[in-house]
Amino acid sequence: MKRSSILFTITAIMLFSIPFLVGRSFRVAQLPNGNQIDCAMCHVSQFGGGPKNAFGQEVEANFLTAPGSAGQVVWNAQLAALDSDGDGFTNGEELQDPDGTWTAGSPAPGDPTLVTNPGDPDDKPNPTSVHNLHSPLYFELHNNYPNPFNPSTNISFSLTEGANVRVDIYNSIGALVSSLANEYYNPGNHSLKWNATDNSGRKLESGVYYYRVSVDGYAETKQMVLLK
Ligand SMILES: [Ca+2]
Ligand SMILES: [Ca+2]
Repeated sequence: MKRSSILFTITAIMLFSIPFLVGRSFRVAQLPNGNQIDCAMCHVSQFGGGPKNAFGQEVEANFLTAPGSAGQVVWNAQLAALDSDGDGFTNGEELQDPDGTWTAGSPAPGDPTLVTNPGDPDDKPNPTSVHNLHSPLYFELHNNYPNPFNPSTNISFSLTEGANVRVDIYNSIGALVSSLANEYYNPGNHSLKWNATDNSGRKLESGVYYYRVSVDGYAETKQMVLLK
């Protein structure tokens, strides 16, 4: 290839890329802590362009001010409360703005070092880091009893309003071992018994475990010890 045609090709590629680069930078600036993950937040490829991941698809389908590249991202409580990639953490939790109250141009919310990708189910917060980001008045998580425990313990919480509640157990390295509940609960006090087995019914070893209870977009985590 002649030198002039190589230069022409490079110039053409650069000119062709400008609208995409402008589009990307303005999109990530419309999401809380968007610069932490950049294009990989919405695209399968970390370099942007091409197919979108689950979060990118959700944004494109329901949270743009206009269809296509002209649309701006609408970050709000509704988008924050969804778990687009299905990893058990809401988009708001992953981006450190659980209530979806951050607005474009404001300082980055929460702790930017704890941001995880809302479009990647393999990238999720350590359950102990998503603690007390916000606290609705209608939910209280109690200490499990007994603790330390063997062979079982009770995890209880109180609701002043009906809500969808999810209860998950994690081991000391943050891996999900058991999903105890994911359903609607009426107002009142509720108690769930955990018999120290994983999702396959296998007995677990002694050690530190965490129970994480999420109510709508809010989650709280407490520690417990299985001592055999
Ligand atoms: Ca998620
Ligand atoms: Ca994720």
